[in-house]
Amino acid sequence: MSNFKGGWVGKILRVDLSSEKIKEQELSKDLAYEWIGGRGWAIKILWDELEPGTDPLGPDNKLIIATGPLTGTIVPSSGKVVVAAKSPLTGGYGDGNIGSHLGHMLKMSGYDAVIIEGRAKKPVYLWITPNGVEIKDASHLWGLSTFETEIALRRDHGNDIGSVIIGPAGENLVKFSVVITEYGRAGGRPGIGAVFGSKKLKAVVAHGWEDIPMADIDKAFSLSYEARRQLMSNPGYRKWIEQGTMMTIEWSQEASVLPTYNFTEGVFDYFMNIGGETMANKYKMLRKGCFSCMMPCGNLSVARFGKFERTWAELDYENVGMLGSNIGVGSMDEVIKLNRLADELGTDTISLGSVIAFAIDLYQRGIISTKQTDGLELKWGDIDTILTLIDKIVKREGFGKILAEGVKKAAERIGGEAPKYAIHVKGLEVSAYDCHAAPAMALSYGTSPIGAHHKDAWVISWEVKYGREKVDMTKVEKVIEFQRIRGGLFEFLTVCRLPWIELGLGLDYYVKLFNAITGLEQSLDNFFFIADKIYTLIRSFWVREFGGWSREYDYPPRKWFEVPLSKGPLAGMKLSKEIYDRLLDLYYDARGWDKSGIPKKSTLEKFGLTDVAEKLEKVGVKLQD
Ligand code: PTT
Ligand code: SF4
Repeated sequence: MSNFKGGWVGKILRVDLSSEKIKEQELSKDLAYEWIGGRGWAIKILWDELEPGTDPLGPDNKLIIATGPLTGTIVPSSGKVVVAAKSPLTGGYGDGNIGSHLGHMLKMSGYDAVIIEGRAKKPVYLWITPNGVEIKDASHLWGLSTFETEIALRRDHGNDIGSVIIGPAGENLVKFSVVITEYGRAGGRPGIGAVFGSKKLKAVVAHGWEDIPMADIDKAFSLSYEARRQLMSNPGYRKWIEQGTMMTIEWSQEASVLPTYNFTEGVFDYFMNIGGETMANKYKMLRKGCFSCMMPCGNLSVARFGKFERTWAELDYENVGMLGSNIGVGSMDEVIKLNRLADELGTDTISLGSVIAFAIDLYQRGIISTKQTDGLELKWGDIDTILTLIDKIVKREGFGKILAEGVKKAAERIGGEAPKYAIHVKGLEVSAYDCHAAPAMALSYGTSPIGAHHKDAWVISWEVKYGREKVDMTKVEKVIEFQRIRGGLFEFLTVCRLPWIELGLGLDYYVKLFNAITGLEQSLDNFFFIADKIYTLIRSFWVREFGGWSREYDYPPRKWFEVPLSKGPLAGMKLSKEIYDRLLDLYYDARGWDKSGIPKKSTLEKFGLTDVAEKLEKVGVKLQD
C-alpha cells in the first residue's frame, strides 16, 4: 500500500549492477514532501549518497532516473523524466530532462525513481515491469546506434515501452554523450550518456500497466480540460505546432544572438535556409509529441536535396543553431544529416556543435594546424570534414580524442590562446544564444546549476525588450524568478515547461493540479522556497566537489569579454567584466551566498540544511555567518 493519496506511487527502485542486487525501498514522506521529485530527488540522493571526490565514470557514481508527482498523469505535457548523476564533463552536478514514455511506464510499473549503482561486468540493460525487474544481457546491442537499439528493444518487448538508450558515444565515454529515446528525444547534456557507458548500461526500459493514483480525479480532470482548452485557444498555438522551437532562428537573427562561427558573430548570412519558416514549408514531414501533450513540438524533417536526400531527423532551435550557423553550415539538408548522426550516436547536439566550432575557430586563427588535426584542414561549413571529425570524436581517435573531452578540457590540453575560444561555463558548452550584448542572459548561463544551459533561465527575449544595456536589480530578479520556475518547479514536478513559457498557461494551474492529484495543500510561494532550497543544495554539491569556490567559476566564456562581435547591428559589442561582476554580486546577495558564491551558514539553516553546513565545514570549506 502506498503512503500517498495520489501523484507519487510510493517506491524507489535501487539496482546495483556490480552485485546484481535489486531492491525496492519505500519513498519516504520526507523525500516526497520536502524535495517533490525529479531534480529535487536527484540532488538530495547524490548529496547524501556520494562520497566527495567520487569518480564520475567510476562504479561509485550513481545514476538517478526520477519522475515527479505530476509525471505521467493527465496534466498537459507530463511525459518528462529527469536523468542525473555527477557529471563527467563538469565534475559537478549534472542532469537533463527528457520527453520519454519511460516516465509514465516507470510509474505504471510501481516506481517513482530508479537509483543505479556499481558497474556491470558485461553490457546490460534494465527491464522493468510490475511483474519484476531484470538485468538483461545487452551484448548484442553494444555498438549499435540508439535507433537500431530501440528497434531491437521494441522487437523483443513490444511497441508499448518507454526507454532511455545510449549510442556509441556513451559507450566510448564521450564526455558530452546523452541518452536518446523515441528516435530523437535527448537528455542529459552534462555527459549522462557517458555515465551509462561507464556502468556498461545500454538502456533502461519499462513497460507498466498499473494505475497512477490521483486523490481527486474529478478535479484533476476538469482542471486539465480547462488548461488544454486554454492552450489550444492561444493565438500562438498554430504557429507553435507548425514550427515549435524552430521559430527562434528568425528571432535570434533579428536580435543578433544567433551563434555564428563559434560565437564570433550574432547573425548568419544563410539563416533563412535553416530557419523555422523554411523548415515548416519545405522540410517538415511529421509533428511528434511527448506523452500527454497536445502542443507537439517535435519537428520530424526530411532532407530533400543532395547526397543526404531522404535522411530524417527531429529539429529544434538549439540543434540547428549549434550544428548550423555556429559551424557555418547553411544548408537544411546538411543540418538534418548532422542532427540525425548526433541522435544515432548519442552525443549532445549543443556540445558537439561547440567542439567542432571551437576546432575550426582555432584552425582559422592559426592557433592549431594540420599537425594537431590529423591532417584535416578545418573550414567553416565544410560538411565532409565535419563528418570526419564527428567520426573521430565518437571513436575517440587522434584529434577526436581531445575534442571528446569537451571544449574546456580540450582547450587546456591545446594550451596557449585556446581557452579564450572555448565557449563554456564550468565545462558545459553554452547553448545557442550569444551574450556579447546580453549581460542578464550571461548571468543566467554563469549561474545555471549544471553549467551553461538555457533551461533554467532563458531571459534573453525578456532582456532584449527590457534593455540590453541596463544593469540593475530587476535583471537579477528576473534570472532568479526564472530559475525558480524553470529550474525549480518544472524540474521537480517533472513536467514540460513549454505550455507555460510558450503558450502562457498560468502557474496557478500547476499548483491546483498538484493539490488535486496529491491531496495536499501547496502554494506557489512554498514551491519557490523548495526551488531555492534545491538551488542551494546543488551549489553546496559543487562547492563540496571543488573543495571551495571561486566567483570565476560563475563567469561566462572569456570570448564574450575579450573578443567583440565582428558583424551585424551589434558589431563591436562585448561584455563588460565590471558590469558582470556587479550583477554577480547582486545575485549572490539575493541568494544568500557570500562574495565568492558559497552559501552562507544562515542561508543553509533557513532551508533546514544544517547537516550540509556541517559536512561542508568538515571538508574544509569556510562558511560565512
Ligand atoms: C536539452 C537540450 C535541448 S533543449 C535541445 S533542443 W531545446 C537539444 N536537443 C537535442 C537533440 O534533439 N538531440 C541530441 N542528440 N542532442 C540534443 N541536445 C540538446 O538538448 C526537449 C524540449 C526542448 S527542445 C526544450 S528547450 C524544453 N526543455 C525542457 C526542460 O529542460 N525541462 C522541462 N521541464 N521541460 C522542457 N521542455 C522542453 O523539452 P537536456 P527533449 Mg532534452 C533531438 O534534456 O539535457 O536538458 O537537454 O528533452 O525530450 O529532447 O525535449 O530548443
Ligand atoms: Fe514534449 Fe514538446 Fe510537448 Fe513539451 S511541448 S511535452 S517537449 S512535445
